[in-house]
Amino acid sequence: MENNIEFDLQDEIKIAFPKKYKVYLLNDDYTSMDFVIDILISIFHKSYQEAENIMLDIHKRERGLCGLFTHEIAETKVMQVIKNAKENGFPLKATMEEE
Ligand code: TYC
Repeated sequence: MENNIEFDLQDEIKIAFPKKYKVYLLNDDYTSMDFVIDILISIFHKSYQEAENIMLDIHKRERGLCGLFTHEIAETKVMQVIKNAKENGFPLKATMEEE
């Protein structure tokens, strides 16, 4: 009986932290630099200066980290980037990968 209670308590202690996902923006030759900065500010909540630095980093290195999120939020950010870019006629793409 007592043992059973101990097992129950141990089970309760195991807390699984949700996995985190990195969201990247990818470079391309057609999306304007200003549009990428706008996306980084509006979707990833970066300051203007941070957004400009990340955008230039992507421009030079082909991709740049925009943030770390739970699966659902990362997926939403990727979709928001692609939808917003498409509506504005840009081919900008975002990807996510497990941390
Ligand atoms: N390479 C683009 C240009 O020269 C700018 C750009 C930066 C595009 C970052 C996409 O994720 C990107 N206009």
